[in-house]
Amino acid sequence: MEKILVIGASGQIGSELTTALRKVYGNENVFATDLKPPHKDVLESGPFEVLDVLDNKRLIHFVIRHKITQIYLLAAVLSGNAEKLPIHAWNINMESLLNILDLAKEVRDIKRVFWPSSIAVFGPTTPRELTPQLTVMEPNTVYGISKLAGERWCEYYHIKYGIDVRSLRYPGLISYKTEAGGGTTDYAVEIFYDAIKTGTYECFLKQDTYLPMMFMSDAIQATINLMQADSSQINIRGGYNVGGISFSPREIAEQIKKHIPNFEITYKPDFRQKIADSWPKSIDDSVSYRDWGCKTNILIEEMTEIMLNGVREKFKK
Ligand code: VAH
Repeated sequence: MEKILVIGASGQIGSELTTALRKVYGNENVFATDLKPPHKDVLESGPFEVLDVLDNKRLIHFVIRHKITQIYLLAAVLSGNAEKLPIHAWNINMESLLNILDLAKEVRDIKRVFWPSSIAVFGPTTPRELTPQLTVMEPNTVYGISKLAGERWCEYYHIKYGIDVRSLRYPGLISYKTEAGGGTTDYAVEIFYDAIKTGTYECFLKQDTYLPMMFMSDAIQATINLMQADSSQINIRGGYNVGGISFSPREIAEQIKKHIPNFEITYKPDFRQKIADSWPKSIDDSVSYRDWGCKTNILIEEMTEIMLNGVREKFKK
């Protein structure tokens, strides 16, 4: 019987990954933890506890008490916020990962570990169109540096200690259940909230800033496919490229206008423009498709409809 620990279960990915994992493994077998209160769907569907991933003692007691067999570590400081507090972000992003990798080394009941990397591992010298799995990676953001280092640590613990740790280079993730959390791609979440709340949005990126994105349900399915694949299928122990869809603020605004004709967008680029300009415009995820069957189902039109309906429902508009 799998016993799964989700760390960071109150965040954008964690909120939806927890409920998806509970559908697969059973509500009582997926333990949601975070420092922040959970989304109601997480709270109402199974166990939740406050847990600090940096509190080693509590972590090991939790893992042994619940006979945890898989850990999904989702706690991280995202790109925009990381630039404001570089050393704090580095410490959180790296110490949390190393705690979990060490735990998996010591507690052999832990069979698999998931850790989210990001397209932020790529930098301004990386080819930006259809960025390949293996290429030049010189990230110049705190978040990207921590994700690149994290990928190397994951591979190190796999080779040296046989830890079955797996990772995806998530693009920008789009969902409506939780509000945006300080990322550079989060304009693509904020825009839907503001379109419903005020009918206008001031975008912090230029109108033609293309970034790789993915609707949350595709990201969750890719994560579950990766983690359920046989170990022999996993040839990449850093992070697998996952591509999704690429669009610009102007394009997403045009999609929204098909539903809200009077919607207006203005552009006021801030420090996150430089981050976005250092990232790929689109991703080649053919290696993921070859190894474990990564697929993108939700395209920009359907995503727009789901997001507008989801935010409306949330604000009952
Ligand atoms: C961020 N949403 O913007 C995250 C993501 C690819 C970017 O990792 O920081």
